[in-house]
Amino acid sequence: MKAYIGIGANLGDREATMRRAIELLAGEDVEIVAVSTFRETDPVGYVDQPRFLNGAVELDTNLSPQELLDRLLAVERKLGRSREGPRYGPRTIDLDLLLYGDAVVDDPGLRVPHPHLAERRFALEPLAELDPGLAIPGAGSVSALLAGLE
Ligand code: PH2
Ligand code: MG
Ligand code: MG
Repeated sequence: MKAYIGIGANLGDREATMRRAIELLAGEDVEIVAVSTFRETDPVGYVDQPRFLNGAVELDTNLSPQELLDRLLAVERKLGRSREGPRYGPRTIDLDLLLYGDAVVDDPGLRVPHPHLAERRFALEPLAELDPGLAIPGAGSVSALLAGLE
């Protein structure tokens, strides 16, 4: 299945950590198909923190959405991600499951498409770079959503 991951960091050597996360993600049952460029973004949600570096990764995977999420969380932990601190606050690495084919999942602990994807420029722009026509189930194409954000 084709899946898209949002990747971000705003502490430490952001780019090195993000590259390492992508290396760790690749392996049995996960093939990295494409990686967007990484861009500087202003923090959203909790504004008093350093700027982020954000990107997106296209995967081809045999894992289920839950297994893929577990893999993302394992890579975050391996790279020293702390769950202390404020919600939406600073982090060394953040890996978010944005899209899993055209699946819609609404379980406790697992929501796909990512519940904030359609309103977040920092997530939509790198996706648009990989595929502007990409459809977000229930919300339209990535490029149409970007055009609608002020
Ligand atoms: N992630 C958040 C909260 N705010 N802002 C930017 N610019 N980039 C992010 O990746 C980000 C954020 C929660 O995960
Ligand atoms: Mg996030
Ligand atoms: Mg996250």
